[in-house]
Amino acid sequence: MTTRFTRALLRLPGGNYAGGITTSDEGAPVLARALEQHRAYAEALAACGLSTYTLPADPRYPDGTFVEDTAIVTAHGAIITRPGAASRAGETEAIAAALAPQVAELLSIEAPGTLDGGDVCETDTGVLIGITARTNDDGARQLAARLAELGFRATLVDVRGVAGLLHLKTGIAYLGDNRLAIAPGLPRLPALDAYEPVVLAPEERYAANCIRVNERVLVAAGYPKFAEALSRLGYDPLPLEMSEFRKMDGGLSCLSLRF
Ligand code: CIR
Repeated sequence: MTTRFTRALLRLPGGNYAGGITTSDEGAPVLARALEQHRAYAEALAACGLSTYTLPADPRYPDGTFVEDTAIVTAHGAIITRPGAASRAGETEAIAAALAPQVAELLSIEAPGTLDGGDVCETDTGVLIGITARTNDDGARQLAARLAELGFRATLVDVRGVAGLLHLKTGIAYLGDNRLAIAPGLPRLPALDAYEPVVLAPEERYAANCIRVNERVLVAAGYPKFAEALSRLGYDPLPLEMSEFRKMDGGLSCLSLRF
């Protein structure tokens, strides 16, 4: 059965949000709009039945709103990551403090391992860990070992060199029912063979980063073919405007830790 979430941790984008890392050529994000989209996102999680807790922005970390990269939270405990971008290293401190009272166990990734939560995709049968420019082999192996301690089976998926893929979950999302949303153009990855693929249209690639949250699937607004495909499969898509996060290479999964 797909994990039922009751809580979510978020962090507001701050005054220097536009100073974060990005490869996008869509222009600088507008903070007021980002805050509005963030509010709608938190409301959507609440509408899915989650209690949300939102941390204030920290001016030291322009990418801090992308909390997903700082921790892996499972039903049996959490693992604090060691983010692959140097400018994001300190983001984990506030997240560890916020999670500590809420989880049974708090483990961590140690040097020389690096790991971003965006590379970690939990399914009903195990956890897929992407190796990317942000998550190195050591970080992925450490996470697999920590997850084994918590009772989960992990599979490493090397996606280094796949064009346009910042994180594994830039290109895939677990929908439940053994199905994966998959961005078009991903090479054949044997680790994904066990899942039924829902492949997006080339022009809707960004929407592959969606999140199943209890009865709904949160999807980026403006990608109608994917939303229709989800509805046809019996899902209940909830579209959210994401323009200001897309400009900073962020997607729906990045904006919260759900547990
Ligand atoms: C970064 O490059 O680290 C941020 N600008 C975007 C992080 C997106 N996170 C995610 O996909 N999990």
